Amino acid sequence: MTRILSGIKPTGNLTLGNYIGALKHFKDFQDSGEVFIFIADLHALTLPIDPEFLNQNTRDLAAFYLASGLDPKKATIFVQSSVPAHAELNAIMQNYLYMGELSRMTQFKEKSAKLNQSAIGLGLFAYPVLMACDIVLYDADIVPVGEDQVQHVEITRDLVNRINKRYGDKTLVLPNYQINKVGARIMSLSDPTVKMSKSDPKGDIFLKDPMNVVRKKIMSAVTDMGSEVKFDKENKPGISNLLTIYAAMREISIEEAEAHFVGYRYGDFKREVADAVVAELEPFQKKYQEILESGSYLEVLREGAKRADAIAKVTLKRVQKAVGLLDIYEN
Ligand code: ATP
Ligand code: LTN
Repeated sequence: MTRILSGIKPTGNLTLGNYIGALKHFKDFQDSGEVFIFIADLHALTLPIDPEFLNQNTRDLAAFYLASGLDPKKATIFVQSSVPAHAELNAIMQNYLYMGELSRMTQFKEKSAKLNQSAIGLGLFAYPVLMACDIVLYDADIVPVGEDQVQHVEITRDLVNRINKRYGDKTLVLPNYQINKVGARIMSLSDPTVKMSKSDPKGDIFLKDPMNVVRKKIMSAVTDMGSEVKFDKENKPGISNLLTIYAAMREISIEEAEAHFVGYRYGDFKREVADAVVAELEPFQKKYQEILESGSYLEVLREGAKRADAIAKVTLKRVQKAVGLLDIYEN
């Protein structure tokens, strides 16, 4: 059966970008494949973060996963740090990705540029090593992510090829990324040339925003010159972003969304985009709140950790053996 794996960092309030680019689609895989969805809390430590904030974000993310329709009977939902094999495999794999290739990662360049240059953590630099471990531990075939994470899956593929060439082609499974046709990169509503991002919020819609705030943010989103509602990323980045959001909410193509808005003025167009977002987010938010208040997510995470641990251990053992580490409990 196909294995699907993805994760989100609990670094802040989830945005509509996270929802459209990743979260919303995780459940689509749970009837046809074996799904592993985790909370990348160790990755959240790669930039300074307040402990209480991280703790609360982790709970929130668990509740958001469940509210998105992931069924814990079908999908394994867990916290990265609750499965020790991630850190253990990381200690091995850090020797097989090279400093040159890590320093070329766009995410590293962007995030490190914002830091005090004498305080860039090793974990931020080595981020892709741990991410590769997350993926290979579960023999994942498919990794659904937003566009910004493609480079990290590609470096994982380089690592897998390197390891398999050296230790035998059955050591690790080669993963593929999957990005959505619509909404792989949702842009900021106040500056449609930059990505909507939870750790650097600017023109973001948050999944926890009250609905009147969501409406207000969409109504005051930056638009472009002209008056036609047309998808043209270069000349109409604001309108194109809103069209993308609409198409993602209605689960239609960009062309269909464009056809729907022929002859619309910007104001009426925005109102319908806001309606579509509210129609989806409102029930989603209610579910999230119920789950969070009930505390039921904790049991899900405990069960998930058990299942994930059992699988991850097997891969870890296979790699330890392949590279020559002695298992003192075997003959
Ligand atoms: P941070 O700001 O902390 O880097 P982020 O908002 O970029 O966080 P991640 O935790 O890195 O979010 O990403 C979670 C998932 O959401 C990933 O699959 C990522 O590709 C996707 N994603 C993030 N931002 C967007 C966006 N603006 N549009 C579409 N997908 C996105
Ligand atoms: N880097 C990802 C989070 C992440 C991830 C993963 C995604 C960590 N490990 C493994 C997919 C597979 C991000 O920033 N969204």
